[in-house]
Amino acid sequence: MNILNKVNKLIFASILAASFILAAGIAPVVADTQDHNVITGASILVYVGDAYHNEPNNFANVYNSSGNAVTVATSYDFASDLSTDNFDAILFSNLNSNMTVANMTAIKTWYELGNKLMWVAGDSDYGGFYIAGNFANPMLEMVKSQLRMDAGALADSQSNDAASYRVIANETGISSNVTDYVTAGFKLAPFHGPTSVFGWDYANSTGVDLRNTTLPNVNVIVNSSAAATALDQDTSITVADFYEYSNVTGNYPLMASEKLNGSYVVVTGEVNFDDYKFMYGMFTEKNQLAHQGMMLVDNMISWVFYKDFGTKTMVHVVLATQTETMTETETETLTENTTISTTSTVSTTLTSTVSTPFALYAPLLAISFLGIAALVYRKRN
Ligand SMILES: [Ca+2]
Ligand SMILES: [Ca+2]
Repeated sequence: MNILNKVNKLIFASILAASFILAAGIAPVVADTQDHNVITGASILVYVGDAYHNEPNNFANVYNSSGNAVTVATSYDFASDLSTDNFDAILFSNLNSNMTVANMTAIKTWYELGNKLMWVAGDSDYGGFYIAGNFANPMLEMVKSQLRMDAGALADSQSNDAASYRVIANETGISSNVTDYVTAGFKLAPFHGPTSVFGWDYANSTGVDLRNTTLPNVNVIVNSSAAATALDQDTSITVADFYEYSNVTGNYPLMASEKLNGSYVVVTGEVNFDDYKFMYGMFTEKNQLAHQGMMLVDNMISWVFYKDFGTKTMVHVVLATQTETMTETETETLTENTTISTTSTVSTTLTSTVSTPFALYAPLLAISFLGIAALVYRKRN
């Protein structure tokens, strides 16, 4: 075989390899299809304020395209504008700042109009970046909710997405009409570095273990696995560090609802309506596990406005399976580069043919790794 034939054969091989790389890049991941029931005709405010999770883009897209009006706001004057903006639902991300009494009073007035949904989402106490006592628990107390955000964190050595703090909920709460409706078809959902939800007994000024105790009109929707543990990472030891010091293990509530004064409160230990770590998505970040994170959120909202209040209609949304790109492309490109580099005679020509994709990806990968490293260093949750 002369050198020209060898070059031609290897160039042909490299074209085949390049084609395979492209095919791998757009190959859909085979997974469960997930149809969702999404309400229509609602006006929804997602208030992200100073929250770390401030990209509810997928949620906004799903609800806007289903005939709802979603407003995502980093600032909003509740005291001045809430009484006339007529929102059906307000979803609070993991806000970490105190809110003025005037704003909280306006929210309470709005909530008590009835047929409203107030969703308060939290986060773990990791690094002190989220403090349940700043906004979440004062707001819940303002409307006299029996739900409270735990001031600690959960980890799970068994049910997780490649690390214990990447908790995957896989159990449902005590059976009830609302829990059974919301969790129909539920298997698992990621709550990335979450905290838990506990109950509050106003008469005795004490926390209530919602894993096995019922409170009027309170329902736990999903729990962590039996292997989860509760951690007080900032050792704050406040009244809201409930499960960390209750000497019980596993099955901690991650999502609970309460019907109160003709409206609903929902409390979640993470912002599962946000894009962050694909919590409002269909596949986990690390192990690409198919999950029902979107379904939990959509079913909860459907329960409130369609099944219970009967104030909104519902549309059936068929979700296409997602596609995976970076992981497979990266792997195949690196493999081909390694192979080609061992063919010394023609390496210059061939490397230029097949390494172009990697040349493009390399800076992106480097930036991604640096970004991830920075994030991990700065804030794991
Ligand atoms: Ca704590
Ligand atoms: Ca978190």
